[in-house]
Amino acid sequence: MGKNLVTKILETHLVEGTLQPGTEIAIRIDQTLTQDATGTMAYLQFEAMGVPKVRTELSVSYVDHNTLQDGFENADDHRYLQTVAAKHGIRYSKAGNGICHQVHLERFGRPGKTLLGSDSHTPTGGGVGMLAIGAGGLDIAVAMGGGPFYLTSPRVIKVNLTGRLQPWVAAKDVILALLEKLTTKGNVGFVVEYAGDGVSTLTVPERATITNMGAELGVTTSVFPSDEVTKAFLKAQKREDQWIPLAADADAVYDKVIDLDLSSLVPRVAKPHSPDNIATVKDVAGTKVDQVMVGSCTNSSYRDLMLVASVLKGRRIKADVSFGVAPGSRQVLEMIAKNGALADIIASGARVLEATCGFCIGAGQAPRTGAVSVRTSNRNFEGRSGTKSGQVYLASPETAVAAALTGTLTDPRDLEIAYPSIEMPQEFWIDDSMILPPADKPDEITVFRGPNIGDPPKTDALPDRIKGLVTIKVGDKITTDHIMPAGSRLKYRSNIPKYAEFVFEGVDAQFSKKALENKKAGLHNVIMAGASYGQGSSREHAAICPMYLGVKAVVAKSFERIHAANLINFGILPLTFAREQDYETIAAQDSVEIADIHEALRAGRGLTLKTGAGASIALVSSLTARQREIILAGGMLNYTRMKSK
Ligand code: MIC
Ligand code: SF4
Repeated sequence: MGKNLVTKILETHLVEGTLQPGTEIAIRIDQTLTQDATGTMAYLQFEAMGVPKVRTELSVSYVDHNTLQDGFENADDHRYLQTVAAKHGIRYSKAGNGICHQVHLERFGRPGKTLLGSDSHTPTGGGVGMLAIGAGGLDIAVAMGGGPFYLTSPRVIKVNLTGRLQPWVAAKDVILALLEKLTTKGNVGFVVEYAGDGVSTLTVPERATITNMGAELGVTTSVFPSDEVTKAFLKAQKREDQWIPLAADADAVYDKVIDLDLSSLVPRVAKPHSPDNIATVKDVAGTKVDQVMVGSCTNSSYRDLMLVASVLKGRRIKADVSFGVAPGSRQVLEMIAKNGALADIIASGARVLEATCGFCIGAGQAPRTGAVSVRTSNRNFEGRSGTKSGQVYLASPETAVAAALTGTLTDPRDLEIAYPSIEMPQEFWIDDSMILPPADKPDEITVFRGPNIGDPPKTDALPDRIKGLVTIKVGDKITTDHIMPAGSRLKYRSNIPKYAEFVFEGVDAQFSKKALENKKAGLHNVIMAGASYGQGSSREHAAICPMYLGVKAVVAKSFERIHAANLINFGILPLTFAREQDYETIAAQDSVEIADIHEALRAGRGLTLKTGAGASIALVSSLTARQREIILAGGMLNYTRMKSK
């Protein structure tokens, strides 16, 4: 029986368990990446482990999310990250060098390797055939210390690509078509593997757009084979020696197969406020557009910006559109600057932004009240842009530039402009001078800790009885952006008590205050949620801050992978309803009690939630034995300390 590509990479990295879908396995991690917004906590936790030097083949710390420096906080964080990297054998990519996923793909991604990143879009690396997975910062800290990464052995979906994309139809339309089919929920525990004749028609940046936004499906990761196209890309990055061929066996087996004919695809958008709210551009054509933003880790490659520049050359954008362009990396920026494409972008009336996440995470460029904003990024959750009433449409660079030119959502095929053919460069411009190597003499480095850097908060062991209130009841598809807003609040990422003031800010602005009052009164806080709780980012603050506020359990219809792992790592018990309809019987502010937790968890039994009104609701805990021990210890750090005694 032939093997698929996912199995091949997993087999060479397996350190615990067997590849039985649904069971827990542990894999060796070759490379790690962090970004600044999740990085400070990850490195504080790494320091707490007392490991002098990272034990991975490569670890890189990127600064790309919060570079505004509106106050000392960001700058303090950056200095901490730089010094802690220098001391512990980690490379440090300075602010301005680019978005972690784009830079990592360009300079470090290697076929067949495993990459664990404290960012949910780490699967971008799947574009060069690596098994690249997003996780919480604590899991990255463990991997940097040489520990394995635990995950559920995945089921594999083969997406069989045939044909080739037609002019003005882009890689983004491939992933939007898949989101239409698979939606953002119900895909936990799967990996998407691309195969078929259509693969060779896609460049590496196009593949990376697709694997990047696979994160929105909620799958563990997505991966492309490593072929001649991959080789040419690595050669152009002067890394040809790192290429290996990788593909599934011809008779490989899969858990599910989806056929996708690239030739039949048309331009699509994701309408507000979910990446799976898909329509064809034709369906929404004519919608007036106020803002267009090109960039983010999904669509900011050399190929994407050259496409945009070529369309704009000699043309001006519609006068009442605000148009921003953020290159994904300094490599991209320098190349378009050198070949004149940047001048075409500027001349069209664009605002050129730093090579960072920026608008994508609501750090600047918040649209006006009620505005329609067309963005090439990957998430359009309500409020993420920084404007709650903002209407964000996700689209390809092709569709975005068409909107900038016409001022309305326009199928780019209707532009009556010849589709520019963008050649991949034979050689990329390479200058890694903004990636600082670790120090030769680590002992001489003093780690900088400004007043913005707090200690990682301590957790208590899980109580045997949770007794308190349903502090908030929320619906389906609650994202980590709902739980723990980023944007202008990002600068508090290293200051948990302060950041915790904003938990559920856009859903119930009183949540934080109420939760703290309950905690002071000796009551536990319980969150009640619908399906697919914790979609989106890997930010562990969506667990740490609720933990700080005294949240002890989240009861939901279902959870997303990374968030569930983060809850466990920080000692919050994730529980599901045995009967989903019971969700309806509980209201916010109900008093609740879950007793005999320790024994039930140890015996692998279900639990019972009793409400003040006398109802008994059956709950399920689907923790592995290892997760049970972690949660009983009150989280991963306590567990690690207990184990090392
Ligand atoms: C995101 O796109 O939501 C982020 C910001 O990159 C997050 C990480 C974070 O919250 O710091 C992610 O995707 O994991
Ligand atoms: Fe940055 Fe946006 Fe990518 Fe997250 S999705 S890493 S915020 S560019």
